Amino acid sequence: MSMITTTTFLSAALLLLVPGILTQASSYEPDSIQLMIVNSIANVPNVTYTTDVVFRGILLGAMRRLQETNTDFRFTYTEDPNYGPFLVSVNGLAGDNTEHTYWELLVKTSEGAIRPNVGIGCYIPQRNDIIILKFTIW
Ligand code: B12
Repeated sequence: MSMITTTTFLSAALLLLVPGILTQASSYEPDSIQLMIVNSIANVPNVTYTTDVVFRGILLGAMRRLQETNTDFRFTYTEDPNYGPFLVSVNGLAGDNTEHTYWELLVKTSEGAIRPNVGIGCYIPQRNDIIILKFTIW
């Protein structure tokens, strides 16, 4: 191959690669999700917050970011030796073993509502997910 043909070939290859590189870069943009706080035991209005989750980031990260930027939103969790973070309280209201209350994790995805089989430390939200933290009884 002559020098000019090689250069032309390399330029064409680069042009083909650039859109791919740019698409890849866009996945570093955080995705927006909503967090809805529901109390199924007391007659309290739902509260909805909007927060961001990084590409393939966990729900706990998005909740921490929300807590840092929004003084209205607070949560606490304990660390289970086997399953990781267990959500204990949201906005000052804590689950109680003797009363059999806890914060359930539910998600409205684009494909319907689910009850994830993992907790806040493992669930990876998808763009436009509505995460529901529901105070309820077990
Ligand atoms: C009973 C139970 C519960 C009860 C616990 C109440 C209680 N005080 O007993 C309640 C209803 C609160 C519960 C809730 C949830 N649970 Co649960 N739960 C179980 C179950 C059926 C038995 C646990 C048990 O008693 N073990 C025996 C005792 C002696 O051992 P232990 O270590 O002390 O048990 C404690 C932990 O298991 C802890 N725990 C229970 N569930 C969960 C979930 C998470 C994420 C964490 C960190 C801890 C935790 O609570 C137990 C009592 O303190 C297991 C399944 C199983 N067969 O093991 C699922 C299980 C542990 N739960 C699971 C899940 C996903 C949840 C939820 C996230 C469900 C949801 N979408 O809301 C929520 C937690 C939400 C939150 N607030 O963070 C998963 C965890 C899998 C994972 N890798 O994360 C399991 C394995 C079931 C499954 N789907 O496969 N759960």
